[in-house]
Amino acid sequence: MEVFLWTFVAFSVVLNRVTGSHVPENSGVCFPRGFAFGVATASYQIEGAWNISGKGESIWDRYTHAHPERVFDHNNGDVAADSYHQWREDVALLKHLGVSFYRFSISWSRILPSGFSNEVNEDGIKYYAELISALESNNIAPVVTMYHWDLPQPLQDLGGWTNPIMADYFVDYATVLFDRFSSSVKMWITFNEPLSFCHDGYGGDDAPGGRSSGIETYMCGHNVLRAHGKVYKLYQDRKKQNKAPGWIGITLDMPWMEPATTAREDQEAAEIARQFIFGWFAHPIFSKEGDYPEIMRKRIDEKSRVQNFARSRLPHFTANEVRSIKGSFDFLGLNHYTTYLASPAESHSPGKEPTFEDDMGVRITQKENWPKSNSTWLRIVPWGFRRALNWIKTSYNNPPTLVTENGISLAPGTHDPKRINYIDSYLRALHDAILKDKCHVIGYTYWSLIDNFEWMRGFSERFGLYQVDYTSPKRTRTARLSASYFGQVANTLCLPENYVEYTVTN
Ligand code: PNW
Repeated sequence: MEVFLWTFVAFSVVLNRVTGSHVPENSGVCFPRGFAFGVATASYQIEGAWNISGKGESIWDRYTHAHPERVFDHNNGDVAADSYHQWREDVALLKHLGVSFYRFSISWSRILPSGFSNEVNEDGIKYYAELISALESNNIAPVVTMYHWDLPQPLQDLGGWTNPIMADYFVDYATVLFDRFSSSVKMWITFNEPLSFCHDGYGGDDAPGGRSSGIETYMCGHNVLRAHGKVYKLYQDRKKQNKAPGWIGITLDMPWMEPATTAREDQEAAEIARQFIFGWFAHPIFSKEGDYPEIMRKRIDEKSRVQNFARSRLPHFTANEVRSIKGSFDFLGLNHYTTYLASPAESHSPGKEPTFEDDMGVRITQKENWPKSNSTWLRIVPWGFRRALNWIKTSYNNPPTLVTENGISLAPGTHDPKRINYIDSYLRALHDAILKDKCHVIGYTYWSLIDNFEWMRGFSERFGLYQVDYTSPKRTRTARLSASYFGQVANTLCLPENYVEYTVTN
């Protein structure tokens, strides 16, 4: 079990906890000592209290109020799982599970109601400070996402992430968070899935509802990368003054892209999709060279020229920016749920509207016989997880990786063997990736602790280990079967016998 011993020791120090001290040797599928299990949530999806105790309006408040018809069940996060009031119950669930960390996000508008740091909402500070201290007294490490999609509306009114000055306002927000919380929080994640909020927020269906794929999407990504680099530097400067002895990283989403067939053009298409979907953010931060992936630069530059733009729709970094973004990580946060098949898209006429999809030029599908979840995009393909981890290892020199999300949505109900099957099969794939392939993974996070507001799908898709009753005043939480399974894994670091094996072939 000597894989990456040093990182496990360092990670244990950061988490202030060594896991698995009682793991027996040779007892089947067990994770290395020091490997950590946790669960995740995000502010807008669970907190509710959207306008209570000084919180300002976020883009998700504005968007769901203005466009209930765009949300599948016409709901919103005004109350959600009411974790603003029920957080003590959430901490009790975490304790009951026996996880070593809890990944949650801070709502920017709850801390800085206008988005700017001139006015700090002390009630908001108090909410998170109490949560963090309750976690500490239960020996659960907080892993904090600074931005999980809920931008303060006043900043959106200035253009949101398409405005370059956002990088500076994000630094101001981060400064407040580090000042107030970095004595307790040792694991920080700047952004959750920039691909999702830049692509879906500025060129898809998510808040703020931008409909400018292929233009604003890239402006957003550009400014998010600049913001991330600046906040990484801020944290390093504080480390030097010994004010912040922790780790900071970014969470990126990587579904595995498998070539639809063994044909060369499908293999090429799969690699192009990996670069557009993951490399867009990973290459500037985690590669030796820095900057955007070459293939992305080439394709978008060419398309832009053919479409008669005077310059590429993909902005350029200055040499200084490339330098400051490159290497800006202590770890990679990885969200992984599913796998897709890639083949070349049929070519489009040159005059076509610019979009991210057209730039990428890849047709993305799934196999009908891959088992389904309750989300149209999510099928159960555990071997894709192992391949994704190996691709990351090879492409970016095996960075320390914390799996910050993995999970499945199922129909309501607490009897959820299919969720156990999903987690178990993905954990077996992860175990192979760590022990056989030597992928540098230090921990695993299940999404989610509790059912929550699943963005444009409202409450219709449930990912929780605990079911939430949205009709009860306290949003009562009830353990699912999978909670006892996951608790057992978190406590023993070993997978129980007799769960269905995953298959390694497609
Ligand atoms: C994540 N995909 O988003 C988000 O971080 C969570 O807030 C969300 O609740 C969770 O996944 C479940 O959807 C994703 O298409 C969005 O592969 C899309 C994908 C993956 C994750």
